[in-house]
Amino acid sequence: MDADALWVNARLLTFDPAVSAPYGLRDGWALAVRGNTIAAVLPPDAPEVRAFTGRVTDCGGKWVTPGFSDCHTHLIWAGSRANDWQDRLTGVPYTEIAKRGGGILSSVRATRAATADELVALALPRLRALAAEGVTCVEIKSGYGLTTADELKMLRAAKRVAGEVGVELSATLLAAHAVPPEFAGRADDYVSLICSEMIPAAAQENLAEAVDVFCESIAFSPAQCDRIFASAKAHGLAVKGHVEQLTNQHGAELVARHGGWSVDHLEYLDAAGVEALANAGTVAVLLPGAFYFLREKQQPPVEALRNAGVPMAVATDLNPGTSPFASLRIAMNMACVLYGLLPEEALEGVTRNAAKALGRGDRFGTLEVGKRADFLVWDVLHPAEIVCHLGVTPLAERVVLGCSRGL
Ligand code: DI6
Ligand code: FE
Repeated sequence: MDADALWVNARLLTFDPAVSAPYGLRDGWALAVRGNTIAAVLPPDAPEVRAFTGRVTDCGGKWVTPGFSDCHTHLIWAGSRANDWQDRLTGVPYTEIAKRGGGILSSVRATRAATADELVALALPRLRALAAEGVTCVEIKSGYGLTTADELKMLRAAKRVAGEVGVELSATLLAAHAVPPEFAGRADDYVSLICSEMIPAAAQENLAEAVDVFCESIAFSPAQCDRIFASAKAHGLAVKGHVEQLTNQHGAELVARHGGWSVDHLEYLDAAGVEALANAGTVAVLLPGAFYFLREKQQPPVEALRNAGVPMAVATDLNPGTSPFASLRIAMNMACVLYGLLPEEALEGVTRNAAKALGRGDRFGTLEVGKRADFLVWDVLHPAEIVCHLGVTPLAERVVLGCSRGL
């Protein structure tokens, strides 16, 4: 067998759709790695395992998952929004704070004032925290710059942070996050700037692979998002959307019509939206952190998504305002406790389905031959413990690109 290293005696949670057991379990199997790629997934008695003379790691019956993908973060920002949080605790709604120029726009002021070096220094501990829990692939959005220069500054910072931590990056231009103050009352003109200048610049410099929008009553209308998506696609970028978070604007149908990678939040998604996602193969990304921090009551239609066979992912939405926490395990836990996902669905939601939400289903998210050799060895008695037991991270080993990394 042509491989450099072998992990044996593992309980592989492959999430391979071809394996019918829960979690795609291959109990007691071995994982062979060549370079940075999974070369073979072998039963314990395979002759290749016995004959192997390279480096062997005995997992001692521990559980192995694919590396996690956090498919929705805004982890580049400066400043603090603790005051917003405090106001919300006394009953001021998020939408009211936004209208007063707080909320996203207060992070915009601080982020514009920060240098790229400052943004990198602030973001490094956030990404390191995610990586320490097993994140090997992260999506990072712009959206607190809202000028061409500041949006590109954020995307360059994202690239540096991901490179420094050694995590695969999927960078997203979210210029349509809020209407900046200098365009107040002229949202359509700002959308024109996004389409004619920001998207072309991000594409030209290869700083983003997707374009996101905040399709909401307090942000951008479906018609404005439609223009942005058309421009994104004309520049070869994928599309996705923050949709149906606070109201139902039928943003999911719009993203589905554009063949988008994912729709995110979805608390107010209706039956027509679910059907559109099922037909388009778009991933439904659940963000229970924002639901929790905003003390929302409206739950996303998990049962309908499940019944329709829409792939569901789970992400942190790590941001300074509505989801200020850097833990994908807590996000999974919230998805189970608050939304009723099963632990297997939560784990599938940060592996196979999260990779699909980032257009990386062919390279990430399962333990299958040809996938990138990013995997996690867990010292737990049951896979659900990865989702259930918080505070101590029971990771025994973290392998990225075929190499064991520190914990
Ligand atoms: N929805 C969210 O949850 C984040 N952005 C968005 O469009 C919130 C970002 C923030 O409040 O800073
Ligand atoms: Fe978000």
